[in-house]
Amino acid sequence: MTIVVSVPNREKIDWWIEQLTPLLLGWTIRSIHDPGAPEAVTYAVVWKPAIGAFLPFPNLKAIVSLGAGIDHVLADAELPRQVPIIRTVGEDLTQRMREYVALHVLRHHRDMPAISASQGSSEWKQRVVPPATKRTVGVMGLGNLGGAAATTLASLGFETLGWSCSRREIEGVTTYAGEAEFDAFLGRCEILVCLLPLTAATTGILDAALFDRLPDGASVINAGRGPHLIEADLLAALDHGRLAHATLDVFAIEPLPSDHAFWTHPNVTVTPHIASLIDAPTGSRIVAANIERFERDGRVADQADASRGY
Ligand code: NDP
Ligand code: OXD
Repeated sequence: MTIVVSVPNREKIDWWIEQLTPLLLGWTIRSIHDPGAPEAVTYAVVWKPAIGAFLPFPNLKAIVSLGAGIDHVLADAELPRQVPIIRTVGEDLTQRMREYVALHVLRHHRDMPAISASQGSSEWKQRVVPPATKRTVGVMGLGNLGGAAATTLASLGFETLGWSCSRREIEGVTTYAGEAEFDAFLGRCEILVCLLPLTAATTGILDAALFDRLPDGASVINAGRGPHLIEADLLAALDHGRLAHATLDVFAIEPLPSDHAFWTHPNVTVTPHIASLIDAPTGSRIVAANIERFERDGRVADQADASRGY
């Protein structure tokens, strides 16, 4: 019974093996680059695996994504589609995302980018912004992370809206569902937070047409995935004053190339995919518990639905 680990940085593979070994007694845990007998491999624990990475293993029972998103697994055209994919999620990840979203929504709400710019030119410029109760914030995606972020925003007093595929009930949040209610949702979002998974339906969703449906001067926060955003459309909307500011945590190419326009744009805040990085000891415990539960019950609560793409 072998578990293989695959992460882009080979040094980190050894680190994950060291973390997981004491938690999964009786298992052999190896690098995907040195897997031993391929027929013995029953689980693969991965982040951004190489294309075709799973082909050598005929007896895989499950693929464990070292994160909430599974787009990095589904990107493999050679993926054995029948193998279940387990997400690594939990209160730790959710708490970090609550903090990130609260931080950046409050920053836009209180006009901090402009205040920081005034400090840069030693200008004492007081400004009065409405209280949170008069500010409407919308969250796209109401799953583990978006649902928790929306609840946190509502608890800060924001008029909070949420949009998802199917209707969700969240206390203190006005919810919208599906394409039919998308315009009504967008038309009210002064600050828009994207916490969607990356699927065929959501790729490129943050585009000029969407920006045009937001109230004038809205701000956008993308902590979902880079390809949700059409970068040129965002730059045009910012440069024309249609949008006030964008905070971006995820990018089509990561790390964001050093000559990318986002780094120096006065109305863009870049964070390096840190909105909610699970800390590794907690992540290892969740991975180990999920593998043990899957062995025992044949399924776990955090199993993705690959046919939906999340
Ligand atoms: P979940 O799978 O729990 O929730 C996804 C939500 O998105 C659901 O509410 C779902 O609707 C909704 N959704 C999916 N497709 C559509 C669509 N076409 N139209 C409208 N709503 C849609 O995901 P999580 O909350 O756990 O994670 C969301 C994403 O956050 C991850 O996939 C990942 O990309 C990103 N992420 C980013 C991190 C970072 O550090 N920046 C860290 C972790 C995750 P329904 O409820 O109807 O199913
Ligand atoms: C995730 C991420 O999907 O860190 O968990 O982006």
